[in-house]
Amino acid sequence: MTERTLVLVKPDGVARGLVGEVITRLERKGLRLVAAELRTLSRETAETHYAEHRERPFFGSLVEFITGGPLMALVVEGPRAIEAFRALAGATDPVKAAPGTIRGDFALEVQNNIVHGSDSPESAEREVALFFPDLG
Ligand code: DAT
Ligand code: MG
Repeated sequence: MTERTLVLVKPDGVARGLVGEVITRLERKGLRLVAAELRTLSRETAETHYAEHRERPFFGSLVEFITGGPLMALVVEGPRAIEAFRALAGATDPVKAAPGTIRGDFALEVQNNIVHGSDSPESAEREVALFFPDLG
């Protein structure tokens, strides 16, 4: 079944010139780009996107980080796209992420872990609508 997921190349990934690398990896896997936009998030959008983490001690820092520069927002489509992209991204903590994954290959710190990918069909629907409200 075809699914859509929201992928972000976070500000650290954009600053390090890794947008092409991330897109290459997901296209090589067979996932298809549906939408793409470079943008800097407002605090409000960032807080909505990460609402599930509002009570966590790192929430303030996470919002500062994700609003701190342009990010690349992508909607990606394919069979089991949500799980497929999470597998390409690797574990949240880049030190634990397997080599060969995006986080495993390019990051060392949990906050600066290069990419976001929706974690469930419910999150994907909510996140795609938040970033691309006009997408049909
Ligand atoms: P994921 O991005 O793998 O879905 P998450 O939803 O648990 O991970 O957390 C969202 C982001 O918050 C994560 O990509 C990086 C940051 N984060 C998570 N745990 C953290 C921690 N213990 N300290 C600092 N930042 C953290
Ligand atoms: Mg998450």
